[in-house]
Amino acid sequence: MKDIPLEKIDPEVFEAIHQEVDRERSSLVMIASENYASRAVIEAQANVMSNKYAEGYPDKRYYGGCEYVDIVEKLARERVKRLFKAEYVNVQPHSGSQANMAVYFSALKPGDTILGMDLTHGGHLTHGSPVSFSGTLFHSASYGVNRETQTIDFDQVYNRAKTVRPKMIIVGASAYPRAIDFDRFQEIAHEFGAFLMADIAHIAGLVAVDLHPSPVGKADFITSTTHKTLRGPRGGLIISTEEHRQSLNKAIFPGIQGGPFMHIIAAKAVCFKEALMPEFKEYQQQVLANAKVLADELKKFGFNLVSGGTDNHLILINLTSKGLTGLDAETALAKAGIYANKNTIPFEEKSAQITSGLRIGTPALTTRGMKEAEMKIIAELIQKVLHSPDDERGLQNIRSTVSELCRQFPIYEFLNR
Ligand code: DSN
Repeated sequence: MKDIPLEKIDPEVFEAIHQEVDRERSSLVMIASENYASRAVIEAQANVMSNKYAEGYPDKRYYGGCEYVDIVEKLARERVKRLFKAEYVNVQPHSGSQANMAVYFSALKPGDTILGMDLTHGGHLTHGSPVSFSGTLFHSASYGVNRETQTIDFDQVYNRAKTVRPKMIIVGASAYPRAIDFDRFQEIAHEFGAFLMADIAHIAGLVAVDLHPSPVGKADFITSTTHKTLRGPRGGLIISTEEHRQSLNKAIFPGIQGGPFMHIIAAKAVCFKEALMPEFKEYQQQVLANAKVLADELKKFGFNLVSGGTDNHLILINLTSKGLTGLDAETALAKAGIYANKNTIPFEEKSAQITSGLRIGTPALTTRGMKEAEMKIIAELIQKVLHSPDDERGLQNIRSTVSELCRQFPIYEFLNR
């Protein structure tokens, strides 16, 4: 086997990768679940540990030659324990969905009842949506937000729990801009003898540095992804207590996964090390400050924000009063080099492909060094795009402004061709 560079052996793939690098550099990434992983994380992902089979757990594998992959898995676990003050950690889930699946399989039987947040109110597919395994294998019920405040309706959570008697209550969201009261969820779960699972995929980075209340010690199971506010490689993790060690370990392997992605676990270890550094807290503080300024500026332009604002890294805009759909907005913004996603809003009347909402977030912009001043400029650019979404020439002009702004905040210079 000769060492032929990617560029030579597969110019099409090489080219597409570099086009993606250029896209990420030259546009405003405002999809709330996306981020720019650090150089160290990117480097750690691209390594030969991807060749290694390592079913099992450190020091108890089903294959030989695991001494070096054991080092990275142990480091990753220890660092998560420090970061979240956790007792038990599993860093093997390939994704957030698989982390959730493993928790369900460890604690529930098919047909058991789960109670999660409605997808259109901000919940996640794997929290019981009928189109996901979680809604087909389990009997699922949902709670949502209050129509007036658009914040979680705890009377509804309580009453639904009382009616359906869930074996597990799931808290956590993909499009909920407010802080989550894990204490209240714990009380309700406790009263009805249900397990509590907190999916902190979106807010993990904030939780890690105490800028959002932590569910550790309150929820029986905590799941997360590692690539959103946590800014690591793509993947998932589970946090719990020693009591659930065996059942969770078995649920991941051999329950739902085979060989762990050891190269990704190496990169997760790097991500957790970075998250333990003081700069990570400063980063998360800026993520929040940026989201607040962005929300305030958008409100000045007459945008209607779900729940009236944000406590975290994301903002959900209800576009109904602007006469636009989420799809219209997403499409026009992308032409201007601004990436955000159409999103359902509470009490949504449109399909998930069209939607009445737009979700935007600040994690990626903040990673490239943008601060309050840039948020003000960006709010104005968003306003301009959404005021005239069909003005192709106007969109091209805004595209140029976006490119110039991005040039002032370079990212991934080490990936120059
Ligand atoms: N797709 C993720 C998000 O955008 O929030 C959730 O899985």
